[in-house]
Amino acid sequence: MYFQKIRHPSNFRFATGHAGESLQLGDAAPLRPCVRDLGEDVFHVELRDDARWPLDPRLLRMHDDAFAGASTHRLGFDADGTLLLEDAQGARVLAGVPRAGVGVCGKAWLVQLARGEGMRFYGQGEKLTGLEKTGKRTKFWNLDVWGDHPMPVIIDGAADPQYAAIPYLLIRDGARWIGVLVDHPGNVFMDTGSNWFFSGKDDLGAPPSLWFGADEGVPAFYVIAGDSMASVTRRLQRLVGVTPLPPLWSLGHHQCRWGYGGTRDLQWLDASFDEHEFPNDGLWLDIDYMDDYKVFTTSPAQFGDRASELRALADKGRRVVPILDPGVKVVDGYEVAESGTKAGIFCKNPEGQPYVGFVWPGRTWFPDYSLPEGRAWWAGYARQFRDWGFGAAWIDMNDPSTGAAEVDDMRFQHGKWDHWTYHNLYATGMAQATWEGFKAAKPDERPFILSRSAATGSSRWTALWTGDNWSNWHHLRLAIPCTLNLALSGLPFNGPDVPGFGGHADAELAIAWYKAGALFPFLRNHSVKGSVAQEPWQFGPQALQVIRHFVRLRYKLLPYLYQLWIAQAREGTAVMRPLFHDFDNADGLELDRIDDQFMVGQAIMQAPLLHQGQQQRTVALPGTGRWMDACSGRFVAAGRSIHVRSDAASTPLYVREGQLLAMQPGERTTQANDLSDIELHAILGAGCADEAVLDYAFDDGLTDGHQRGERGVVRFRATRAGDALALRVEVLQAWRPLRVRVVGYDGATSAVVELPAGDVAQALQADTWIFAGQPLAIARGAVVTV
Ligand code: MIG
Repeated sequence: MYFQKIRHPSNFRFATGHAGESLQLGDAAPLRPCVRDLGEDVFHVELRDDARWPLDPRLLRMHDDAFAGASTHRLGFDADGTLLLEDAQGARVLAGVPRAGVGVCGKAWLVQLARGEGMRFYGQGEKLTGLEKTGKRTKFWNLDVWGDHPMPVIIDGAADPQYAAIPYLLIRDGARWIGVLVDHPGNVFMDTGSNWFFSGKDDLGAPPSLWFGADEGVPAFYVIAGDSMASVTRRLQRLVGVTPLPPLWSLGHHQCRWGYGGTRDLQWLDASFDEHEFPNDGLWLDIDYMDDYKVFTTSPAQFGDRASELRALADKGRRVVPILDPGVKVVDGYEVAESGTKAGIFCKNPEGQPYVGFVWPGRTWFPDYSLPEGRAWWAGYARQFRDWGFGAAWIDMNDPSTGAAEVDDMRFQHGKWDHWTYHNLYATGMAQATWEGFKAAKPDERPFILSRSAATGSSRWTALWTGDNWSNWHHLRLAIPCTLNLALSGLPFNGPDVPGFGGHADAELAIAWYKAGALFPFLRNHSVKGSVAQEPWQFGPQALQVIRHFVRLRYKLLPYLYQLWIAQAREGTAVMRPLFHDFDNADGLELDRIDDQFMVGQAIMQAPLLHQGQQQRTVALPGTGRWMDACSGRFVAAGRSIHVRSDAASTPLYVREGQLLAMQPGERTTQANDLSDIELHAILGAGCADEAVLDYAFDDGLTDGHQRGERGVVRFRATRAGDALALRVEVLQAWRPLRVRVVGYDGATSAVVELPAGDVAQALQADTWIFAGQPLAIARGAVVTV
């Protein structure tokens, strides 16, 4: 497959009219469109022609029934056979290119839309092509990037496609936002105006258009209309499936390296993190822990008494996370290969034999996760891994990577289905099977899976790391828009290898990467075998100090971050997001062009330094209120850009005024986390008239108990009255006691805490209110002044 070229409308036969129930295609068989209004301005479109596309094996069902409210828009086809989306007033929101709106080319199809002057594009999942996707031509086909792209492009360019395919386009047209999601597991292509090639002009004088389509399969896609990036993103997320609430430990710091093999490495890491008082939850094992790279084995050379060694680490709050590759070594006497053969769950080639690829173990067979029995078979082994004491799973090579063997010969469903019918879903099936195995082992625990490949809907089962990046500044800069667009595309739980996988990081890059990445949704240090040692203490004591400071800050902020994941699980709100997710693109700040600043939730904004030697930069401060500079504690007016300097130890990090942030108390030196013991930071500067409100939810951070009411929810409302803070507290859901210390800023020297009568004193541990460092006892129903 060529990656630089996509199908072009010039070679398509287009519908010329829409009459009755069909789209006319000249002397070819007509298409039967089926449009469903799913509610809340979410629409599903399918175009059927049973002769052209006899098979419709779309396996992963979207949540079409998630939308209750009535739609205000209307989606259909115009008399000239083009797609048409109108708003409540009948104004055209999306319109097709006349006489070239819906086309077929053999088994391929495409939809072409008029590209309005002001249209801008975002989304597209895992791409390294910047925040904005205007003027881009791209494919969606999961790939082992290092196996399929040339190294110079990988290191200094923007290799495309990547490991995860999410064929979603977010369109902004003035105040309107439209999402288009192609529902297809094979190759999808999109063009948002790249076609300047020969003429230097836009497509040889044709009207500006954009198109999307697929090489095979029944044309099927969703359209979501809305009035903000946030609302369209939430509905997309509900459609594809939200990210279930992650276990708290997965939000911590993780240490990985290709080369860690077993107990010796794990114990060294454990002791080193202790010694440096550096909090770290996950210790990750790469392929060397296996016996001869055989999946679901451990090497006897790497472990002594495996169970007790893993238990000792678990008791210290460390989770050991082994890598799992799908390829099963083809070798006699290997139980996993034999049982898979017996169960008949390996993929077949066109000749009906087990498909063979070449991965680390050599010749390998590939489990067919499209088969329910294939997933159950895999889940059985995954369950055993959890029982052995492994804490989570890292699933790799699931693009799938097949080495020298062409992947197209891998067929599914006992050889009945072509490769494309499941290609982009292969990793999702593996993630689901692994998740189910871990769930079966510990039914009340929230499993955590990290995958290299993904597709639309993967976030139901797995987080994503963005694959093999490089330890250079270019990749640091690429990581931000990539993670942002993944969040806009329904995969918010993701992050890059920090401070880069390939090549050699130095202290300056490591520090910069940790500063920029400290609050990314997922934070894992990982590096390739043979690169310089990359653990946080390998760059000298000064670098360690800075890196540790920002990782400790992440741990301190875990209660805040956890609230964001609760919002994701409840309503699909993105966690890390672009500035114009939260703020209007007003004030001449051109927020939609900013890809080197981002929001972490509604309250925190980062504007990291991303160039070697850089000490200053311009920071856009969106909105109308004020921001607090987190390093200096100073409040600065919003609605403008400012120039800031930053030294080696600090980073431009801002907190929005009018917010209450829950944090863990003090400096975090270990990974012992407790959501029921918080500092409440009231970001209310002198003279602020806002009321800050926080519904703080806390649970055990690990089990599904929160679904059974084992969760406390406390509403805090704070206002500023001169030098005092007035804080009102209400228990919305009682669970365990919550310990709270209040922290004020900008000359706030006292607080009035008002607790209503009732069970509040029980729900809030009465003797733990602290203001400005002074403990404060509060009695039931009391109004207290400090
Ligand atoms: O062919 O397991 O992306 O994170 O360290 C390379 C070894 C296989 C690719 C993964 C990378 C991992 C590596 N793997």
